Amino acid sequence: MQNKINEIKQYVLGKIKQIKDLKDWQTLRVEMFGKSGKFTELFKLMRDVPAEEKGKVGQILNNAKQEIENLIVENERKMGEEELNKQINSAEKIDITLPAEKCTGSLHPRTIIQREIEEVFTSMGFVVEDGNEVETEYNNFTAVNVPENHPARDMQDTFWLDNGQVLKTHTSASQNRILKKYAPPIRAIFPGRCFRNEDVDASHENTFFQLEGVIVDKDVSVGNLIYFMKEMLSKIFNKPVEVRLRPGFFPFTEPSFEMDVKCPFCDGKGCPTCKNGGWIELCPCGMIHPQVLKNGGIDPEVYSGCAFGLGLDRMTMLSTNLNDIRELNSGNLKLLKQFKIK
Ligand code: FA5
Repeated sequence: MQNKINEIKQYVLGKIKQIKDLKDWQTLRVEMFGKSGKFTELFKLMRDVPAEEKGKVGQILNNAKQEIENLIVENERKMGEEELNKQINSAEKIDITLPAEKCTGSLHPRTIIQREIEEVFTSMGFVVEDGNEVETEYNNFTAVNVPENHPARDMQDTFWLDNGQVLKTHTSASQNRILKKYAPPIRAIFPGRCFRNEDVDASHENTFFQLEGVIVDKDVSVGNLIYFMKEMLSKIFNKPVEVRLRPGFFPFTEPSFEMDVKCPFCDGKGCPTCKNGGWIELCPCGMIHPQVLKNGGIDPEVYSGCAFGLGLDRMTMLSTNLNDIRELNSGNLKLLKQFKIK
């Protein structure tokens, strides 16, 4: 037995000298310890060893097996590591964080504006949430206090599905889910595609985008609303802006406002963009109605909140100087390609 073991050891040492890569180590391991490997065969011979010698011979065999196995496994591991490092450091290396070498497309201008706004709000501690495009009647209307007989619930204004659900008519449809998802303090924005059964013209589409925001905490006031909107608009227009509030009406806010921004293009002097009025109507907003907070599981005696619903297409038109909303959905590449990925 000892002779056979020595033979195998010599064989292994000879083989090791010829080893070039990881595969050779793997082959040698199988050649030794595989199903019909040299060592496996040796162990089979144990059955012919006399009983009184079995212990001693078995020990010799096991020691030899251990020695050779360690040698192979350890070298196999080392070479595996070396090969991996070589791959990582070689030209084969793929850094998935690098930008693609050649960008053939460009982002849609509305996506660029949306991302810019998201960046500003996230820097102020807001989370960005996704909303559904198909919504329940409850979320779209009931949860946000839109009464049974409100015209928005009518077939003429809303795309109803056969199953009684609706194509979301406003991003406020996500309010209830978000109020329920987070406990106050809440700062969330949720951009999304909305649908209304409207006649299309230069400023109205049947499919358009809004970006809604909610802030819920103790002692939230209209001041918070004004602060966050001014911050966002100043960053988007790259200069300090002035805003003003006019009274408005929405069933889900009380009081409700229309927020205007002093025309950032003419500083309020009057120009074609603000139709010479000096101010641009930008964003409906208000303090969240106590019933809407209640529907979202929030105690209006303890918490208050404000919300705004920015027209994202309108913001895009403003910052790109487009004057027809239909251009945004037109797929007109000549126009859209002018907006480069930032
Ligand atoms: C709403 O949809 C409210 N849910 C906004 C809101 C949220 C108010 C939170 C208070 C608190 P409104 O219907 O005015 O409000 O739409 C908001 C904005 O969406 C408009 O100012 C406009 O910019 C845009 N918008 C509305 N309808 C269209 C349309 N058909 N095409 C393009 N943009 C539209």
